[in-house]
Amino acid sequence: MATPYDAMWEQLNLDLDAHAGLLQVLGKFYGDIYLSQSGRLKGMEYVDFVISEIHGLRIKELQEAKAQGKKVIGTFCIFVPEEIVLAADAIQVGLCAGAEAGTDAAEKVLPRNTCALIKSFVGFKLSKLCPFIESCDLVVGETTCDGKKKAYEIFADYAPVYVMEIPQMKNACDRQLWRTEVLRFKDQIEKVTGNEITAAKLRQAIHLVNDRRRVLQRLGQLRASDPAPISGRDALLINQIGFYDDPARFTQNIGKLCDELDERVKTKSGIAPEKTPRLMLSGCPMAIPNWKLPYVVESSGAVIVGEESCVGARNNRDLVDETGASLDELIDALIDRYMRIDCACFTPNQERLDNVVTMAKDLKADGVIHYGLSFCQPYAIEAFKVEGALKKAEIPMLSIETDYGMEDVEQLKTRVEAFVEMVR
Ligand code: BJ8
Repeated sequence: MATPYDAMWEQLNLDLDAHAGLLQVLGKFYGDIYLSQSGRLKGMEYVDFVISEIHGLRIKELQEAKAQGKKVIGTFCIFVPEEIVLAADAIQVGLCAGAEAGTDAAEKVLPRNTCALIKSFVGFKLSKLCPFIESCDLVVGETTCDGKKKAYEIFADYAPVYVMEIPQMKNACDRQLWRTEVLRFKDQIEKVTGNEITAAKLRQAIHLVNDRRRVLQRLGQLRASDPAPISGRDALLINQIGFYDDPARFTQNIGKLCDELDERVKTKSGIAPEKTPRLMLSGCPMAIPNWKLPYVVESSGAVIVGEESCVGARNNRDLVDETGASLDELIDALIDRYMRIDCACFTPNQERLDNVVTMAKDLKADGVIHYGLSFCQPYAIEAFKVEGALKKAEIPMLSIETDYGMEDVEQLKTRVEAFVEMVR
């Protein structure tokens, strides 16, 4: 069926038939997993609208901004400092794809035993399925895990790629390396945009991104109440679209949604009865439209109360100090904040173990599901340590490894149901 965006998608060189097929599948998936929920918040209408227009209106906005000279920067990791991009009057969009479409194309250039997230972003590019990637003036990769690091070398044959080096430890010399990298990134962004980053511009950008983090922190805290006022699926979706939508618009709308949640908390009304088993997810990021595990968990008699993940608390936990007077001071504040990220690519990574336990306690979680994407070594190996830390706190954990395929849904359901019964 023709849409008002066909000409735009054609101009972006998308494979129109494959793209139409993808949108159709996603629409059905979204209806089954999201629109079928009862007791949803009125504020989710904004989220549903963003999703319905994610390849339409949002891309049109990006194209209009580009026509006025703005640049679009795509990223795959929460290590890339968005504040630098915004301070140069550019737009940043998250590209981490969470869909299986494109896997066949990806497997022509990547080993099959590569994590689904990597195969997804490479596959989306090779199959011409993603209007975000096609809108980017620069795609920023990073040296986190080996899979991503090496995949960017292949990706660079198809798109303009810039790679940031991310330290793997947190000693003084690592901070120095990160400082050099942030400054190198600033130079690159200034070159691509033609705009100079000043202290005033950077302060403004820090404030904008901090505001988005603050509203997501507020959402996270509201989920500590029992009965849970919002489903884990909806909360994950909010975190996911935070990577795509305009930051100010997102913050304003999610602020209103949190007001609604405040009311629910006051009146003790929730999306599931009080004492429903409360589970927290921890581990690999769930990029849009990866909703498989949350759906399985919430159709197994439990409610998800938090995500210890980059599409969740890891992205929002820490703010950047806004008080720096000079550009140098503000950049130092950025460096400090980003060095606190507790990705499993770091060694050792005691901070993450502490954060998982604190978060599970704060959210009154009855158990934690550790989520690893198949072939993701950093998170799979760290799961052992996470389990040990949770055990000491007497919080049970279930470790799950899966990908984006639907073949294992029944098997996952059996394991999750048994875990829910155990924590009940
Ligand atoms: S800061 S978690 S966004 S690197 S799942 S591609 S690690 S093999 S995504 Fe991540 Fe940045 Fe860390 Fe967060 Fe590799 Fe694992 Fe795949 Fe992963």
